[in-house]
Amino acid sequence: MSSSQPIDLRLPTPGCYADPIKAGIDADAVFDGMTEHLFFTLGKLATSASLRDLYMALSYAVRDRLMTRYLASQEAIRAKPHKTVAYFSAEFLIGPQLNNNLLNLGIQEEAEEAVKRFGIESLNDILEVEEEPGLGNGGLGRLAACYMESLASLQVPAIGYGIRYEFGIFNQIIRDGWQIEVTDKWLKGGWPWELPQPDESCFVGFGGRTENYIDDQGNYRSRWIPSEHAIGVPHDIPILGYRVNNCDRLRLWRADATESFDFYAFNIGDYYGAVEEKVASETISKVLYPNDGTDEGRRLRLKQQHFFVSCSLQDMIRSLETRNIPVEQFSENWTVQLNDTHPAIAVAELMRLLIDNHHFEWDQAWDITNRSVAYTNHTLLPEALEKWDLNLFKSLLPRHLELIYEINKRFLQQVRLRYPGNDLILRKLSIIDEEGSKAVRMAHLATIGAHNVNGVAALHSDLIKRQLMPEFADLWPEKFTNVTNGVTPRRWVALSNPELASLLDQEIGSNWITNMDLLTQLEEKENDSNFLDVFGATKLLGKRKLAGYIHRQTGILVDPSTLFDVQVKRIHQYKRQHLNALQIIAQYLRIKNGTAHSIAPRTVIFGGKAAPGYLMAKLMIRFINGIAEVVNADPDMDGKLRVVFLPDYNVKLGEQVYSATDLSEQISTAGKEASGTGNMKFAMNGALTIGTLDGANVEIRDRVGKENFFLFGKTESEIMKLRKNGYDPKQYIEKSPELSEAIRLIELGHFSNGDNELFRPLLNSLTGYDPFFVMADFDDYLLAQDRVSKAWQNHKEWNRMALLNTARSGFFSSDRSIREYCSSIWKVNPLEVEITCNIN
Ligand code: 26V
Repeated sequence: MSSSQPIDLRLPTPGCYADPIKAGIDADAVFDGMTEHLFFTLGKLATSASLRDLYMALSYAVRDRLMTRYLASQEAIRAKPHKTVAYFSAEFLIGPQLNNNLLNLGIQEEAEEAVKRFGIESLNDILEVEEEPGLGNGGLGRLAACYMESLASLQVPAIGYGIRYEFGIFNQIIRDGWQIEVTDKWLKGGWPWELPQPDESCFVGFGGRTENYIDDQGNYRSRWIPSEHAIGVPHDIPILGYRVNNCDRLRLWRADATESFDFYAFNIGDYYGAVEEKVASETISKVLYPNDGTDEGRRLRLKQQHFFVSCSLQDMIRSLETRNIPVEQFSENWTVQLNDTHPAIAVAELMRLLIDNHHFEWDQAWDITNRSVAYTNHTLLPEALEKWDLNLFKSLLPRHLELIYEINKRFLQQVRLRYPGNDLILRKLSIIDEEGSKAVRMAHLATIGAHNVNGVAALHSDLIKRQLMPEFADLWPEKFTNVTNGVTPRRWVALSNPELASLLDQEIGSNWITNMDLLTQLEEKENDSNFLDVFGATKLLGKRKLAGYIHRQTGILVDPSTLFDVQVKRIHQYKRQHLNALQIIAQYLRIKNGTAHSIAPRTVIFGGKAAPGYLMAKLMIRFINGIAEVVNADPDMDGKLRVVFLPDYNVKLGEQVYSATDLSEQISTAGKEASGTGNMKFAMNGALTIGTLDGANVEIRDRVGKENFFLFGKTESEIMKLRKNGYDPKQYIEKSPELSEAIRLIELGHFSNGDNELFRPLLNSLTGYDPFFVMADFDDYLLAQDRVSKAWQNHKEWNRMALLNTARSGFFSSDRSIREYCSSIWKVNPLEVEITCNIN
């Protein structure tokens, strides 16, 4: 566990890095550090500093305090080789950094005191200013961020490799009920958390051709002569673990042009042509693709993937070389995790670097690649499984295609031996899809190249084996495993719910934050009436804050004593926000008809972005806003029902929402949501779930107890059966008076100012083909909502159930997930970083 030699980071002069202005962690030192940065870094006098200036000054002061730990962590690996995790992900949705770093350093109170000396009322005013880097779409990117935080907190050496998009996920505004996308300019005011390292830049090629040659020793070799190049410039973000010295790194690559422009073209007078190549190279890291879950097959996206993967692998090999470790020992020093297939080109790129550049034989290169790489699948949706048109692939990565053909040839030979004469299985398993126009299947490349393939929840991992890749699972049963997702309790409890956190500290001590299993001690309190009241009161505080936010953002007044019923996540048909919307209409009708006898007064809150090209999802947003407009304007609904669509759902807003929720909506069609991670954040914060048996909901229900979970809906196998037997949504509509009435009202234009065409595509989809079985699950959903209403009547009982959710949610800490990855897939151990000079 512990490294033998503590690391000495002392400077020759003037002394230690422990200069108090740079490293001291009491309020005086933080204040002095801020003052210095205001003056020297920002060129501002304390007397005229704005909130933004103070945010920047505090961030720089905090960053200084990370540096000793950050450098000591790198030095520890340099001094003594240790296997390191390389987490490859096209997305890292890390959220605001300042408060997280204050928490992990343990200086939130000191910072609060320091900022007060600048006349600021509360640290929150400064935290508010921080712009979050939206470098991800949703669950997949946020998971990568939680995992980086847990890796550092568990003292595991790790680097997250990804792309430094200039524009992250778009900002969403709502105009006339519609989503409008606005460019996310997160870098505009300067972002203090990154350290550019231009001297560690890497070259990446694209296009061109391959050629064979005989080298000086007479060996027959291949090489790639690209027609285009870009430079990757690393931008490093320190990721400090919770109350440890280990500080890992997120290394994001920015694409630069190789030459600032083409002087030959410039000299012959082609100024525009000269700038063109520069623009093309720099376009690579311009923008994050916002199409969560649909594979658009765009050339630029493949370029992005190869760009960051190639830079990262070169960086990893170079790091071995600078430490005099032979490249043969790659897999003893690195373990590469592919976050979905987006970085799957790594399999071919590592082979290319080893064979073409380092002159390894095929078998040894394959052995190294296979031992190093593991792949996580995050979706079963066919439209999200990446495939690249063969011609596009060949034109961009001709050498990689040759290597993929060779990988495929050798693999299919193995399959032939195992299943002689079975051509069908060869076609099914081949990396090259030969049905229709030819394509490269990235999931097959990843599965063949990796030593482990995992799903992200028990049900999902099971479906990978049974439905998505049965032939692969048959071939390599031991390769397919499960690691249920998790979320970091630092961000999702301690930072986002300080009231609950301090209640937990008081009751069970503060160790829960690194050992969430300790939360089970709360079970002893389930019948302690006073404690349940206090627990309920912390929730109410969160709801009050959210109510204030809702009012400021939307002008809608909501009552914090009502049931806060929340669905926040990307807008998608399979996530069925429209099922929730239909349920609201049914409740609205009951209130109008005077049949709403025991319904709980509710505030139904939605948040989430739709992919810009996903018209049905955008219409769902419009639909929710149409309902909100009618419901909120109707005096009959006062005190009974409110509907809110919160614009621009992101990490920062998530932090406000999870702690303020009573009811968590997890209502996807069974078999469609790989895991979900919002469901875990809600449960930890004491929300009850209404949900289907999908993704991690299954495991949440198993752990919190079925009596503390509102279950409804068809199971995955029932859905399969329905589909097989010819599903007809109309039958369900006819059988359900409340559903028929709701649909009739929409058809009449009741929620669209009389326009009976607006929601036609949505209605047609639901009543015609209903691909996500909304109609089939509607009645059962409504019954479950009735059980929710009933449970809400008894507040004490509700709080007891909520408490048990928190108490039993420890399993969903990302610390547990990361421990599983470390022991069963990565085979890595922690490396404790010690620091000799006194930095406190
Ligand atoms: C796919 C694509 C396809 C090409 C265009 C851009 C793009 C962007 C993202 C994706 C990934 C879709 C897969 C995904 O996000 N899966 C989610 O992963 C979560 C973490 O494991 C999991 O909790 C969610 O259930 C799952 O939907």
